[in-house]
Amino acid sequence: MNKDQVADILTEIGVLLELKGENPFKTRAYQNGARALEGLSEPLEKVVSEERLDTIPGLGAALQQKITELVTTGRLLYYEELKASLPAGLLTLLEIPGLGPKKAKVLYEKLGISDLVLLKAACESGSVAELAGFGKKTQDNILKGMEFREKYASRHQLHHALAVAEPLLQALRDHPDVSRCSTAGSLRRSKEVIGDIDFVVSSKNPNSVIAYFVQQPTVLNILAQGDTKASVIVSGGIQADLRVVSDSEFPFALAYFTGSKEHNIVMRQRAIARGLRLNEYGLFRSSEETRDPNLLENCQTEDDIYQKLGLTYVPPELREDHGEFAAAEKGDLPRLIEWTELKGSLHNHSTWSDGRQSLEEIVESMNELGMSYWAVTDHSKASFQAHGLTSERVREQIIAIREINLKLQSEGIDFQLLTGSEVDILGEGRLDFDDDLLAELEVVVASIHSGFTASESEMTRRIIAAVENPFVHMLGHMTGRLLLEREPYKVDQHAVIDACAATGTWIELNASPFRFDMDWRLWQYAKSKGVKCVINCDAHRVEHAGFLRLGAGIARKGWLSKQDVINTLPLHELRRELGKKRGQEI
Ligand code: DGT
Ligand code: CA
Ligand code: CA
Ligand code: ZN
Repeated sequence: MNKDQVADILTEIGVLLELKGENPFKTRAYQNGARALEGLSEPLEKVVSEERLDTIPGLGAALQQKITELVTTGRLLYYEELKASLPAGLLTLLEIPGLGPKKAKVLYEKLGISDLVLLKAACESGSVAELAGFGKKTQDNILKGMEFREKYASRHQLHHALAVAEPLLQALRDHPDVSRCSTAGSLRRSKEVIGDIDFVVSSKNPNSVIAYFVQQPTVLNILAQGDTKASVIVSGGIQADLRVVSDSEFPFALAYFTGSKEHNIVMRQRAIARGLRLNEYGLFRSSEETRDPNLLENCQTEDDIYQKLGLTYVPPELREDHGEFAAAEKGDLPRLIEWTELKGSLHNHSTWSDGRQSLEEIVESMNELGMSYWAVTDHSKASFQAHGLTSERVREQIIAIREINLKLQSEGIDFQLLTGSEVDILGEGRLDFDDDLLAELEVVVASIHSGFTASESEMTRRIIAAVENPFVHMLGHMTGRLLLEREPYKVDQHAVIDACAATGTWIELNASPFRFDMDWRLWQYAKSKGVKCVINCDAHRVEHAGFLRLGAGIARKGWLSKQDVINTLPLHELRRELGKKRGQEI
């Protein structure tokens, strides 16, 4: 366990003790202890193994013993017992703005309120207002805080965040007092879900930029407005933070607020190792924290900062402390894929199953968008709720697609539909269609759509059996997760990747912002095994073609280059690759 994890547990112990009404000195000792650890400049494990905890100011003997137990065993009996002695829901009360441990304790003791459902009911019945020290105003504030949390304090899908962030960024760019501007934070890093949107702007006139920002039409509510920053709630209930800095500070502020926090920590350590200090204001020739402009290293861009720290430029998507430092030191970062390199999508639906548009409408839209090909992989019969096709219907569709393609060719249009199926993986890894039919299809995606509660080993066996089928080109949405909605089913993804490597099967990166599945954290492993990626829209409407851009952002996060992604290939090369697993030479 590292120091941040240990500090979090100490903080939580402090809160739990406060909830139990323990002596305030004891409570504060844990909070101070957490702060002391956060300020530690060397690895906590090292301090513990060398028995030097007693040299850290603010750590009494009891705390030293508990920290040692946490670091060496990864557990702390005292903490577990303390947690077990209180209802599990009680801590969630503290997530309501304006509700601290003292009030939560009263609510629990006087009204037996141990979770948010009970709290809401008690506020609505008026019994919270009657408690000593509460009153109607506090009760109303708690209700408002709960409403806020339900509506706003959640996380957001990437496309929702982009939909509001892009017009705001454009508006900032258009302002005459803005010199440079960018998104920052998780949005710039292309994370799969977004907490809040961040902007960094440089300007000589921050107040005018901030006043203009908070007046944008999508701004619903101003949370804070100062001389250098503002926080607002925009449509969709998403928070957006703006920081305005001077132009010389811009690269440092941009790097800092792009994060990730983990990446920033290593950057700061690299600066210290070179006798420098890095913070949001600059890179300084100093051995202690400073903002002294006389000590500032000259950096015009983020690129300059990386160079001064002995690194090549790290694209924002890779700033997760996921191996980028070792690679950037050696100049070994990959050239990341661009979404414009994608030539089509190999997993899509039409009106034949649960898609919105007909084959003809799909052809028109995708050709218009400049795509070269588009596979039609409607559902198979087991997915009856999605109007899965029988084998007879699949054969009818093959004929329909061939006719459309012939017509396109005769008109000299450089676009083709590919025949295909998203075939269900059934129990024991059997496929919903027999091999004869699969062999007639150009593109076969195999996916799980049922039996999500199976054990990890059963699910893994099922999927591996499916990818071993020579007619299956790729595995669709590896874990079945729906971001912010449904947990992934259990599956040993490394074992599946190994099986794909052994059989020459590709893995989909489902570019729907509800899925982004397989997760970006696993692509480096897949790439190391030589497994190719297919960035698929899983389009159910023609507008979903736009997911390709989002999917490419996630692929970049997974360190993927053009040559790792099958659907960057032109059609004739794609056809050759599609034939390989089936032992066909074209
Ligand atoms: P989000 O908003 O939860 O999706 O994730 P981020 O990464 O956008 O986080 P956010 O908005 O809280 O902060 C933006 C960046 O600012 C973050 O990626 C790194 C930097 N940052 C914020 N707080 C800290 C901090 O306490 N320490 C360090 N090193 N960096 C921080
Ligand atoms: Ca953020
Ligand atoms: Ca933020
Ligand atoms: Zn599917």
